[in-house]
Amino acid sequence: MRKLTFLLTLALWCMGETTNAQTDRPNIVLIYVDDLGFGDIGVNGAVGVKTPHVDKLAQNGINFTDAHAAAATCTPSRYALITGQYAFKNKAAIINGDAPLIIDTEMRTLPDMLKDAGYVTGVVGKWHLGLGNGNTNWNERVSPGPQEVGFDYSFLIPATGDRVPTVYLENQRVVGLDTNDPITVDYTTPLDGYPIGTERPELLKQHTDRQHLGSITNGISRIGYMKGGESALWVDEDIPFVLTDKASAFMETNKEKPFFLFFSLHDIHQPRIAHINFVEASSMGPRGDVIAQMDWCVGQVMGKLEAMGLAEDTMVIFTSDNGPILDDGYLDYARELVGEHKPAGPFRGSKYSVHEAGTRMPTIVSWPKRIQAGTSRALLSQVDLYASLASLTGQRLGKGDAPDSEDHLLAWLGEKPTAREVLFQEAYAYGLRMGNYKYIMPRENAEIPQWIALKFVDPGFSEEPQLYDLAVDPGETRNIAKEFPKLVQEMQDKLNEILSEK
Ligand code: NG6
Ligand code: CA
Repeated sequence: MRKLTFLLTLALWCMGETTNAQTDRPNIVLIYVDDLGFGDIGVNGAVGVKTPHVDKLAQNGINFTDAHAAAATCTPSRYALITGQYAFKNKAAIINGDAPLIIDTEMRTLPDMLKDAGYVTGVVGKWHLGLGNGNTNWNERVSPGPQEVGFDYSFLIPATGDRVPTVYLENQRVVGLDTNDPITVDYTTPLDGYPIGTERPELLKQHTDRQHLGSITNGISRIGYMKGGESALWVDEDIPFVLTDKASAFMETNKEKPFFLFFSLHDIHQPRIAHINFVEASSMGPRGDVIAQMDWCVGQVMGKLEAMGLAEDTMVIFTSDNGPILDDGYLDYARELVGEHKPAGPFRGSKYSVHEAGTRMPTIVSWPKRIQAGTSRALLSQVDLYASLASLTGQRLGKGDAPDSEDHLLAWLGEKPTAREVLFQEAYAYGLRMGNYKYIMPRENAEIPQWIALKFVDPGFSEEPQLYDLAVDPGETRNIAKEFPKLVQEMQDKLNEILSEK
């Protein structure tokens, strides 16, 4: 009998499946918030806004204090999360709304892998990984897109809230499009479509910097120009409701199967235009209000899981794509109103920065059936979710799959206190963590470009090597590189090794 079980297991394993004894297939909901900082949630010390739903998730799960996005901006972080490959290897950088898909459709992605494990996969919300192959016709099915990289279902904001086209795509078709009013998008030449921010500032709900003075839709000027598609335009204030409804519908439709939902919120990215239900929900103006709005979305997802009887056996991963930023182009007084609230918690830097706040994310994992509540200081990267979830669901990684992803399943489940020995950090400079040591590679030109300076960002640039001991100096205030030349060399060598891989 034992022999038979062994042979059966072996056969299933060869087919890419394993028995329940070794693996598990909880539903997986990845709630991915945009630009949320470590300190922006109640359990991590937020004072300007309350986040009861996120806090409850943390009380029932594990709150990680040293878990990182793969990069300090959106597209690179998401690329690494979905492919298990560092973004620099594909030169992934922030892209515009008309950019082609940046994921090679031949790659075995995270959703591909979960599909192999028997999951139904869906993405709802911000995409920002490109669509089409460069000359996108928005008036027909846009391809390649999420489906070609492993998502059975998609409902998308194509790029960011501040980039055209400002329409949703469901399964890669613009929702509510009138074919008599076709959409054209251009990022260089103004189109004779919607009014333009530079010409009609009196139409704006929020004033902006020069980069965001393209087409005005719903009273908000964006990056890029757009014409047509009026019946399909989104209403910014309604985005959280629309996305939450779509996320719930996906879970409802697939409640009988294991599902993977990548719920990628627009909040709290700019333009931060809260729905009236959340206006003044915080003491920090729009940025705090959309944190409250984001928290409501989390509550809705959790409520839906409860209502379907799936809360116990669903793994919910809550995190963010890059660090916080107060002023990213729209004048919503986030800097003036922040008060005592510390968006990055005790850490230095922000979005766009190689300092810790650029990538150290609020991160919570909950799965009541398996996980004991607690906190964890394990050093983790989102690039590791791929290999870790493969391990959970019994999927083997083939040669070339998720090359930079490490299996730290036990750490994600709170069953092991340590994870990565080395963590690579991508921003506009490169960083490396080894234990509590943090190294920042010198740049030949450490001058801060104007677009970064305008955002009051501290990007971590220096012509000198920087080394910090986060155990005693979490805020990276004292550069000790000169005192530890050997360690500096070791960490630089390690970085060289990573950066030389292609
Ligand atoms: C930048 C935009 C910024 C924001 C960011 C993307 C300028 C000067 N800045 O290019 O406003 O949209 O892209 O943010 O245009 S992210 O979270 O998606 O990476
Ligand atoms: Ca972001």
